[in-house]
Amino acid sequence: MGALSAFAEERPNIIFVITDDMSWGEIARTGNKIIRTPNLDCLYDQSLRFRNFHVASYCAPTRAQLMSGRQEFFAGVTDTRYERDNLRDDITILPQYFKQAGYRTAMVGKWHLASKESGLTGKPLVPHKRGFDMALYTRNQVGRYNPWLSRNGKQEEFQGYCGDILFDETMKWIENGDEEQPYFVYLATSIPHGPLVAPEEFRKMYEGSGLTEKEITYYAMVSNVDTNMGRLMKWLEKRQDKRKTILIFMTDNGHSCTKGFDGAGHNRDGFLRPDGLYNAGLRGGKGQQWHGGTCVPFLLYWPGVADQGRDDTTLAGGIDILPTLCDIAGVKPDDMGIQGVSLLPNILEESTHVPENRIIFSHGGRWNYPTEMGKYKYNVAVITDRYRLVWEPDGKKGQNMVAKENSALYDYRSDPGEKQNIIDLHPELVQRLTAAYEAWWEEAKKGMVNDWHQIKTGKLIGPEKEKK
Ligand SMILES: [Ca+2]
Repeated sequence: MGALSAFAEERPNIIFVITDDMSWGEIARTGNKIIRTPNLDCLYDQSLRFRNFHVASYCAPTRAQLMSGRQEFFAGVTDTRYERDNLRDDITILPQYFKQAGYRTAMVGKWHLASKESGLTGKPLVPHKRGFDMALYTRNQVGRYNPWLSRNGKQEEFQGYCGDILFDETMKWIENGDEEQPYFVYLATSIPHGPLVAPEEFRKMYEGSGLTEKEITYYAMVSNVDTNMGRLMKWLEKRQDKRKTILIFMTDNGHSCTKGFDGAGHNRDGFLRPDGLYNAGLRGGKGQQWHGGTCVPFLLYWPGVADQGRDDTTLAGGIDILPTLCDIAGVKPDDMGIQGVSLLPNILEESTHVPENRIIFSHGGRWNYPTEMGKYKYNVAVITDRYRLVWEPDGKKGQNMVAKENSALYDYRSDPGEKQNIIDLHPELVQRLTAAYEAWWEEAKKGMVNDWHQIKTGKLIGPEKEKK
């Protein structure tokens, strides 16, 4: 009997929490001496931790990976803006598989995969029409105080701070359901992403810490998430549900503190300035293709099943979420476009489905106009089980511009801070990875349906709204 059928019987509940713009550095347990995250530390201690888990370096692209099981370009998403954050409407997405498996499903918070009601083939993009029984959401950021949220398409106003509201509403939805039916909740906070606004009680925690006002607020937002995670964990413990509940905590890209890598104190070369925010020894933050931009926290708490307090350093990523959760829920996706693999064997410590020669491509995307995609081609990390090949900024162009001649190779296993460029030592490897990337890019381009639509119709949407 395979792992898939073993859990189909039991069908555990799944609460999947994803926060916005938060790195390994913002969990105190990894060595941050200033931030306070006692509840996440506790979860960290009791979880299986994927420590080499890669997503995109921006919001919508990572969410596209989770929902589609593909690198985001293959799901049509190449940006966080300009209608290129619309998750193509002609594929089956994660909550739809949970419906097939007999789960009730909800999403609460930030969707960021639908700048429009429907997509290019006329099918819906909004979450309550894509497999979530209940979606209480905003298309992008949730207002910090007294936010308006859409409940299955109808606007409702809430009182209070967004972090508290999203966790409250999640618990209410779980509470009001039939205990006999397993549930899947996708809870996506839009904090600690900017605008930086936090309740005073959390800001007070960092008085006298030596941080700037902005940094205090950023950390306060993380501590609000932490307190709410603690509430959720205690509440779950008290409930004593009949079936097991898996709690997953992850984040969507490296840390930012409002202005991408710069805001958190990284230079354009990815190195932390002396006054920069702690980043767990990694290089780079949000929007950058070094380890700190794409390698994010992934904690999985599954008492009695997953070994608690273990690190798994298998090369894994956002594309693996859909196959993994489908495996746990007992449903087999019949979608040939899925690129991820199930991590369930890793979780059970039985074996792994991740091939030894796996390559994960993490691309920065975000060109101004679809016609310019070629100029951004090398803003990518080509990640193997040991090495990272990147092309680094040329020092004069925009944030996402890198130079083809500035290729660099790092052995992130022995050099996690990516300080030693060893490209001259491994010419054959570099040649092989570059060739793999060239082939990948040609395939990925085919999936960029929103870009091609804009090119075909001549309606290019970008910084100046429309341009020829
Ligand atoms: Ca983000």
